[in-house]
Amino acid sequence: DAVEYGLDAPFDVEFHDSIPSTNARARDLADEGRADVAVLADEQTGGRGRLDREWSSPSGGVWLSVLVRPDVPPARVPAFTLAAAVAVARAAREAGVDARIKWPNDVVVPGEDAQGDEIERKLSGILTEMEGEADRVSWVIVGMGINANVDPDDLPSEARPATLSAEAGTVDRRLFTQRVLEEFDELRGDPESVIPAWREYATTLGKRVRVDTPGGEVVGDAVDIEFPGTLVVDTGDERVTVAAGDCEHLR
Ligand code: BT5
Repeated sequence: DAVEYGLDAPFDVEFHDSIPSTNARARDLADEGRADVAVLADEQTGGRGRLDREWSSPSGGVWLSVLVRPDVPPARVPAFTLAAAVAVARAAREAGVDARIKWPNDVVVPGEDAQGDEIERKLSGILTEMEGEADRVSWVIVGMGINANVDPDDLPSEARPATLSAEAGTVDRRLFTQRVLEEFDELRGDPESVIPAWREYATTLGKRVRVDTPGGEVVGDAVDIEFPGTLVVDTGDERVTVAAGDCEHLR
């Protein structure tokens, strides 16, 4: 059952001890005509990633969805994913974690695997959903899954997870969530300011990447990111812009 969380945040916040998915709950609130609501849960029993993947959501995390109704066309929506990534990365940095952003929707922490090779461990993933017409969205839901006070052993090891508590000690989830919501609110009011902030934290730029896009695979050097969130890849022959996809860092 939802209770008020009493956050001093620029959104109404409803809190659930356990819920299937905060994104699904936010979707119900969208259907009820609500706006500027955040849904927060301690545990999710049916958390989802992109492409219907599972998102492991044990108790102790910050499983958070924000419902907004911006006056923008669907093509601008990726900026909200980037804004969420920047907001999470900033809050994690304030908590003492070396958070970076991997295009398009991961917040990662550098680490090493058993062989001592550099790897990126996933601290947070973002699932953005929307509905609307070609010229204007009706709503956008930005779901942020943040491994806060979670034991990495309770998360799928093949995902190479990172958690705030393992990196920097137990966090005050109320304050952490408040900081995420404040940062997100500020960035959504000034969407173009997302790009420089994103570049500052980016781990993807300068890397060789393979991106699986709806239109096929793109391999090359990630050279830049442009508003509203397009990755620019230099394939050697040409510069390709990629709006969305799964991105693998090759080196
Ligand atoms: C994402 O998908 O990264 C988006 C995750 C969004 C979760 C939030 S939680 C609040 C809201 N409510 C929801 O139901 N969802 C949102 P994707 O890029 O597809 O990554 C999914 C992959 O990450 C999985 O296939 C696993 O490999 C890995 N994974 C699953 N759980 C993880 C976790 N807790 N930490 C790190 N990696 C995880």
